[in-house]
Amino acid sequence: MKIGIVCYPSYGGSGVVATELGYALGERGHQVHFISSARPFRLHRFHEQLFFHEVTDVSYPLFKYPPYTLLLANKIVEVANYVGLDVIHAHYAIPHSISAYLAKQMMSRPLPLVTTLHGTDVTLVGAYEEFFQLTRMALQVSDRITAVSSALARETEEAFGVLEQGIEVIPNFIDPKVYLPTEKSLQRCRCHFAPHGEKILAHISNFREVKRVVDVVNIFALVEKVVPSKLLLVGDGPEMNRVEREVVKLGLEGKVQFLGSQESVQEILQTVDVFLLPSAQESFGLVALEAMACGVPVICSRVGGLPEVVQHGETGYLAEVGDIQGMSEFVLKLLTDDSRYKAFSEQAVNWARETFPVDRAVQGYEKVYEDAIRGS
Ligand code: GMT
Repeated sequence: MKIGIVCYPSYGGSGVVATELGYALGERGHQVHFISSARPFRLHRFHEQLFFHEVTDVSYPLFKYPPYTLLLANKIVEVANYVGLDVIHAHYAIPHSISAYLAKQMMSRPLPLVTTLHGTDVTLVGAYEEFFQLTRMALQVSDRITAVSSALARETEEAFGVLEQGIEVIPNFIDPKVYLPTEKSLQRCRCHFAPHGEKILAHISNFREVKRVVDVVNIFALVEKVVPSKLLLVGDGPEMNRVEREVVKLGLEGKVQFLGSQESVQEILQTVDVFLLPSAQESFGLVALEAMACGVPVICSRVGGLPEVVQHGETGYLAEVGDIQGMSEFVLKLLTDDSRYKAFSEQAVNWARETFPVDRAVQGYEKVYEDAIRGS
């Protein structure tokens, strides 16, 4: 098949999922055309079946902002006609599915549209009423809709009503050849960050409010009072100043390391002992899955799709949003009991590999594309 993938290029789970899916489809012989405002940040390895088409900006005095949604629609039509796309796959309803729908209208032949919901496209609607009608239309006009967790599929139907095409759940996935544990004692990084044998906690995100990174710092503050430890904060975003202030307020400057945005997160995850994800909302929590695949148990909040990803008492622990005390106690439960830790770490690897393999997800998407093509 010739598949067009529209996604956000910036740091974030949806772009990662779209890009990794593209590579996996390419490996299975499909031709994949990424259409985005910039090269997706994980699209760095050459693959003969993968192509990138940049949506270029226009600068015209009348436009206060360039009309990206329209430029994207035009680019989709251009690529679809030139390469003969069989299907267009929009990751994120707004604005990608809207642009793809416009493109469909401009085409002189059918171009089936598949929309994958990643979560914030639905929660965004909760925050901004202005997007409600548009998102509902994006869902209604998609030939097939997928969601990355059952929780997200449920939430979507609660917000928009039952959709005629239904919502197929295709959970996010990992490549076990990339996300795998390594022997911690052999790691150079570990000696750098924890020279005196301290334990290492970590959090990776885009530092948006929804991630509750200040909670991460407070959980760490309680843990390090009992077990000598360090905290690695990876990523950047709007909450950065508040987080830095919290670190200073708690006198943790020497124990918290800010690594900024990083691409090769698996190398960091392989270095750490426990991963923290205390988000207020998380449709899936891809980074939690990546951590588990590297043998790192996850302490996270019981929201959205996280209970589908992290097994409470097996591969990590779940607590209520904002329960800093409870989350710190769960971290200590793991860090003060070597045999429990080892069991959780092994269970996390097995669970991640067996439940979220890339092959199963790719086959799921292939079937969705075929159904969409057949039905249009
Ligand atoms: O969480 C973010 O801020 C980024 C966002 C995105 O669009 O990349 O992540 C969403 O999609 C990811 C990939 O499917 C999921 O793993 C994240 O849970 C989801 N984020 C939220 O629901 C808050």
